[in-house]
This record gives sequence, C-alpha cells and structure tokens, in this order.
Amino acid sequence: MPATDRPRILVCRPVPGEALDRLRTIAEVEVWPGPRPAPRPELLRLVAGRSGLLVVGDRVDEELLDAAGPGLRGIAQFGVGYDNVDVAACTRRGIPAGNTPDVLSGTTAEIAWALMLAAARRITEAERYLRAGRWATGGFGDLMGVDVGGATLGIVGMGRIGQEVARRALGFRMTVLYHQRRRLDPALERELNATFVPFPDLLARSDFVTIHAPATPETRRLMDAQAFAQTKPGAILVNTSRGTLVDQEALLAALDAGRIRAAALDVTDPEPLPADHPLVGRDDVIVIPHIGSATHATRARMTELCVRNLEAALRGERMPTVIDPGVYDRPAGAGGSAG
Ligand code: 8YV
Repeated sequence: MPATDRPRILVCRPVPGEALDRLRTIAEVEVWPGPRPAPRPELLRLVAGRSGLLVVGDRVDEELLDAAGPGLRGIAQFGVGYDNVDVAACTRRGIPAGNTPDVLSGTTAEIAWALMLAAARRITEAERYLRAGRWATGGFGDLMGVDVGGATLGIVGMGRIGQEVARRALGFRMTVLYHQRRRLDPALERELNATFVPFPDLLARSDFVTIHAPATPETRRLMDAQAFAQTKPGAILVNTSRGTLVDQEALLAALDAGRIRAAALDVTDPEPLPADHPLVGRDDVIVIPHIGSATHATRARMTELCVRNLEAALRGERMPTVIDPGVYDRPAGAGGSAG
C-alpha cells in the first residue's frame, strides 16, 4: 500500500511500551514529542485528516472533531477517566472512543495507599525536616501522626479502583465504608468487608476519606464546604480521581479551621497546579503531579489497550473497551457528518 493510502494516526504524547510499533505496521503514526501537550492551535492543526487519535487527557470536543475531519474512525483515551472526551459528540458522528479500564486499577489504588500512609505518618514533611537539618535539633514529640491500621476508611466511588483500595485495606484490618450510586453485590461486599452507607454517614464516621468516583456534573465539587462540615474532625482526605471533585477553597478553609487533619492529592484543579498555589507548601497538604498510573508496566499496558482500540477502529471492528457501546447501534452510514 502506498504510504499516502495508509491510515494516519496522531499520538498526542510519547507514550511508553512497544505496542506503537505494531500500530506502525498498519498505519502512519506521528507522535507529538511533548513533554508538554501540544498547544491547542497546534493540536487542531495536527489532527486534520487523521484516521485515529491517541489522546492523553487532551480535550476532544466538537471543535477538535471538526478539525480532524470526516476521516476520523476512532479515538483512544490513555486513561480510565474520560472527562476530557465529549463522548456524546463522538457518538453522534459515529466515532467510537475507548478508554483504558482495569489495567491501572491496582497501580492507582497503590498511589491512594501511598498518599494515605504518607499523610497519616507525615512522611513528606518528615523528609523535609531531615533535609533541613532538624533531626539533630528537633524535639522528641515532633512529627507525631495517626494510625492507619484499625481506622475507618471511607471509599467514595467503589468501582474497579475503589475495590482495589478496599482489598488492600483488609491487611490493615480497617473498617471499610463506601458510597456510590449503586450498591455492590452482597457477595462482593462480604469479600471486600465493605459496608454501604449514605454519603453523610461516610463523612461523619471515616478517619480517612478516599475519592475514586469519576468526574461528572453530579460529582463536581462533591467535597464542598457542606461536606467538609460533615467530616469527622481530624479526618484525612485523599483524592486520586479528578481535582474537580474537591472544592479547593473549601478544603483550604477546612484545613485552616482544623476540621480535617490533612489532605493528600494526586489530582488538582487546574493541572498542572502552579507551584505558588495556596495548596502547595503547606505541611498538612501533600500534592503530587497526577502520577496515579505512572509505573512502567501499567503505562505500557495502557498503551497496549489504546493500540488495540485503534486497531479495532481501523479494521471496522468493535473497540475492546469502547466507552459508549451505543455508537455501534447507529444505522449504517450515520457516521461522519458533523453532529
Ligand atoms: C492519566 C488517569 O490518564 O486513568 C486515568 O484516568 O487519570 C491517569 O491514568 C495518566 O496518568 C495520563 O495523564
């Protein structure tokens, strides 16, 4: 096949793993070298005439779909969260969009656990203390923390990642409460030793609250001033989902008021969070730069799944992890036109 007839794929970041080489056998693959995302005008220029896109949190909306043009056959989001993708707009045009569920659940649960333990035992603060030479001069009672073992853990959003967090809590002999729209199967609840409770009860009873719900209009600012007023005094908040679920002004006020002990965040609003943001530089807040899925093995698995989704789209087959299966129910010939 002449190079020009081959499908053209844009990969919006230098994603790891070898799966892109497989994609190169069936398509022309251009990788934006990064490390930062392409500026929006550049991205709109780059997507033109593409058959497939691999996006890494890049906004996929009507504007971008228009810029890509009628040849676009599939979009792969590198991540389980897809709040950056206007899935309804893709479906209206008959363009399947896929995400990367399952392959990152354990890895993301581990970052939540790392944050929980770090906040409870003041690990990042303790290291700063040592680096500042304060070990030799500090007092015996410095850096006292709280126990995780035996404490009550509140999991908000008990999907795949929330469940992996709960599994790891078994070893810490925690009382696990959870809340989400739908209750889990009772057998799974028993396996995870997790109890379904209303959201206000979860807040009132949990020593640690960890958020694993998707970013939707309903979950926006889920942790607002009212929610912080309901939390158990001295609780620790962990967020590894999306920054928009936490009202950061309300969080700062709750910390200042001593209502909650600490917060540990892998996600913020906006991202990247400016280094002079009020959340940065406080001893009672840990902020890390959205590294929940960032292990070599997991990121390679995410690339593999994105490539499998794109391969399927190019072959006219069903994406293994399509977000909206309804895109395949549309009458033949309904795709391609502007939505
Ligand atoms: C990021 C994530 O996509 O899976 C998700 O929803 O937020 C992450 O895995 C990834 O870190 C790239 O930014």
